[in-house]
Amino acid sequence: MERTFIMIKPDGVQRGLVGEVIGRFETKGFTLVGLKFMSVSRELAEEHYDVHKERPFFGSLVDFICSSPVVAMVWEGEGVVASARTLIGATNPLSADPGTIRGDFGVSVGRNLIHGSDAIETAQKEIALWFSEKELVSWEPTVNTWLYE
Ligand code: IDP
Ligand code: MG
Repeated sequence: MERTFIMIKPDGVQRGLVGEVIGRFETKGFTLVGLKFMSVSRELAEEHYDVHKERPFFGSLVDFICSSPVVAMVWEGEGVVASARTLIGATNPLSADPGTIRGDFGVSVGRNLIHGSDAIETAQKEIALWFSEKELVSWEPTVNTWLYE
């Protein structure tokens, strides 16, 4: 089963959208396998956004991620990596479709509420960066017989 890394960024936490965001993944039918509420060190934020280190917004992005707590999660399900990106919506909330998390709740690219891994390989790297093996819970929700054929 595929897994992806999802993070509710500081703006999502401050705006009281933790329950709303988790609810979208739950009601979609994905399985929560890891969850922690945490402050992010500069080192972890810089490593997480390493691909963007040459971009002009890198410094302010790292400052932002470290500015207030986040909710780090791992979600599991068939096709969850791509599907989570669809649920999240486009990077710029102004152009994200209504019905997506960014489309429904955001107005600015630097405050776009949530992170989701962009590919299966990235997801594996990000999960390993944010979670230890023992923080992840492998379980089979009984409802899966009603979600999967
Ligand atoms: P993604 O989060 O949709 O995968 P990326 O292009 O990987 O988008 O960018 C990572 C994060 O960097 C974005 O979610 C956003 O917080 C921030 N970011 C991206 N582009 C800009 C920008 O032009 N200005 C400010 N922040 C940006
Ligand atoms: Mg990205």
